[in-house]
Amino acid sequence: MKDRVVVVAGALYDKGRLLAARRSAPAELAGRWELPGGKLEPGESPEQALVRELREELGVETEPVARIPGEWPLKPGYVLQVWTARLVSGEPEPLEDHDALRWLAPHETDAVDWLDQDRPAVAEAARLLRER
Ligand code: DCM
Repeated sequence: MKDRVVVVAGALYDKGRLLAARRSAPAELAGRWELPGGKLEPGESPEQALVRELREELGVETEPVARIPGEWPLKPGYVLQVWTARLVSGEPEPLEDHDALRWLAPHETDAVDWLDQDRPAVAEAARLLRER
């Protein structure tokens, strides 16, 4: 489908831990945890959108590493794609869209209430983290 919207999210790693972000809006998603990210803007590559979104939402510079294979449906017309990314500089802060952040060690990746649509990618990201 050509006119679908791609949402990119980052499995952001640093020091062997994975970043989880708690959404503050909209009401039906608030309080649930996600891999931070957002929609592609016209003309952007997914990797460019990811770097921009993580800069806007968390105030950090990141580098996409690899796509997590797969694509997950969100609301109608929207799909989620996920990249692993490494923290290049800065310490994440919940600047936009989130009201809490947590760095999860490999054995803690099930400790937060992830959005259902993020769970397959989180599971794969956790597996990659344990392997490193
Ligand atoms: N979204 C999601 N999982 C993520 C990031 C976003 O399900 N890891 C969804 C929430 C919104 C849409 O994508 O419906 C757009 O996200 P945002 O509002 O953050 O731009």
